[in-house]
Amino acid sequence: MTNNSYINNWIKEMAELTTPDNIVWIDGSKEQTKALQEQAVKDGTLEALNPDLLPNCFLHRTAVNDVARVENRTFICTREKADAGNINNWMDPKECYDKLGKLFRGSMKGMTMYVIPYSMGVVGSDFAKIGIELTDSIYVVLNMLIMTRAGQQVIDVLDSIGDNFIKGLHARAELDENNRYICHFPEDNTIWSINSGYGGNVLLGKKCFALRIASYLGRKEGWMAEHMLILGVEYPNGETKYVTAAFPSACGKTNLAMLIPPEVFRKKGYKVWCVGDDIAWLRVGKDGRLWAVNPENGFFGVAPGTNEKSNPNALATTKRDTIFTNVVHDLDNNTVWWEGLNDNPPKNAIDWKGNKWDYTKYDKKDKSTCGAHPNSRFTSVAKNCPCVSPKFDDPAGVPISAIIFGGRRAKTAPLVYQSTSWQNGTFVGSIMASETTAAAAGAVGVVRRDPMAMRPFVGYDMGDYFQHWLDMGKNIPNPPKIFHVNWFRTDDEGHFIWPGYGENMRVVKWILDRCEDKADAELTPIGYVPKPEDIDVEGLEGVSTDTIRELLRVDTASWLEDIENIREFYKTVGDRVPAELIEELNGLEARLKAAK
Ligand code: OXD
Ligand code: MN
Repeated sequence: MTNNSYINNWIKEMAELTTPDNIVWIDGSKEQTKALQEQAVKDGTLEALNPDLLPNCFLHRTAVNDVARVENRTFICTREKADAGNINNWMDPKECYDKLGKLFRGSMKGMTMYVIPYSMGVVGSDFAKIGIELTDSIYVVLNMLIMTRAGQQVIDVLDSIGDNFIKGLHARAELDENNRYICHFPEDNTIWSINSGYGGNVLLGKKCFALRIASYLGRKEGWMAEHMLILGVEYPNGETKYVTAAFPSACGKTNLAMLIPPEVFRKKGYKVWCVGDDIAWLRVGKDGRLWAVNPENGFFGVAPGTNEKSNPNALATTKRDTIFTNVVHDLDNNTVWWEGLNDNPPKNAIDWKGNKWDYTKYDKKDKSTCGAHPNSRFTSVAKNCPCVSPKFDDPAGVPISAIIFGGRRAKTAPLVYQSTSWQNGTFVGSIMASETTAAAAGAVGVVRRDPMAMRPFVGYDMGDYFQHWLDMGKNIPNPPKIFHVNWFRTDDEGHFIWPGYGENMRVVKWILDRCEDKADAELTPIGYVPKPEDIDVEGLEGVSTDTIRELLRVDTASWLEDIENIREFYKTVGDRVPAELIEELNGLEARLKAAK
């Protein structure tokens, strides 16, 4: 399939290790894809769904022990332990190749090894990078064909890339959770994943390549790989401005990326366009601004909670060409269902484990009664999204006006604030945090620090990553402004005060106005906070000016409590936390104390 001897030798070596019966190259053609879908249906990997209601859609169930990313089994294998840092798990590369080599040995016997050539980013764009994933799983092949630009268009360029590609090897093996490993060798451009069949662990283009390996490459080559959505706001005059946003998992990135503006905005001619919902690659453009692309080609979204109110665009995207994983199978009409889709659970249904599901026993508070797994997913084609940006395939990407960080904080963070500089904004990103909710197991209200939402995804030392942010700031002549949002402030009874969803447009609008010096703000100890009248509340019912004032209040006491927690967190990151960030922390503490 290619004359690139580097690629051919590597495939040969991996085939000698895993001993498949045959090797099939994925060309992405309609015929091959259809044949693979049919084979997957025949062998039970997929169930074909109702072709009238959900054309070209399929249902897959993973093993019950294999339903999520496994951070404790994810390793960064650098020669020096210190280069992987304190936050990552580390294994010596040689030891890891030996250990996993034993698990991979003969693991594809009797099976087919699929060779998936894929590109993260539009083939030929300055941003794009090529990977090849070798896998024994048709499910992986069919998902990669949605999530990446894969097949012939990439095969066509392989001859000219030498060894400049990311080598990915995946085998399901026994799906043994005690021998499940997701290992990254950033110094060798290599990823090895074994004993899992779940998306985030096995679609190697996504978290493994586009975040962990790419963040490492970005530091080396002077760009950034971030866990960020990208959206464009089109103004009534036809101009579009773009922002990126990083929120920890389960804080509504996909919802914000596909936001539908409130009616008053729509009537005036505002539109929102989705460029990406999970990953952004960012480079300094010739014009001195920061430009972004979404390296992916599809969405691997969480199904539960997706509905007509929370995200109608995502729901519409899932209506064709979608692979659903671990959702409820509605047998009456051969469709799918999940908690939070609507109030009509199917009466004749199979749950995510493959058992008959009795909807009358479903209790919202008890996850074990759910029909769909809480982390069940849809893999959908980005181009099928009604609000996909016309710039989605633009090889140059889009220029970024603002970077938004966010978290889930009941009290501490106001609805929105703006940092005072790139350095201060980097600090704001580095202290990002979310509080655990009753929805997850464990204590409620515990703060988990998740810098730039990258805690599980930085492919090197976190302190070095903060330094890379500071260094990038010095190299962007016209950098985006950096903001922080919190949609999750609660009142004393624990109810959310801000309506969220489409209304978040009002906050994004203030952010973009600030970028052009068109909106006012007040300087507080934490940064610039809007005055209540600066947030456009036209047509927003049930939210008084007093409520907005409360949403924007800087709670000095809870910020001061946070300072100690941040100091402790920085200690866990280790001795590579840049001095500039410690200065920022000391400065914040001093300003808060002065304001008390
Ligand atoms: C994801 C995640 O799947 O962040 O996108 O976990
Ligand atoms: Mn994510």
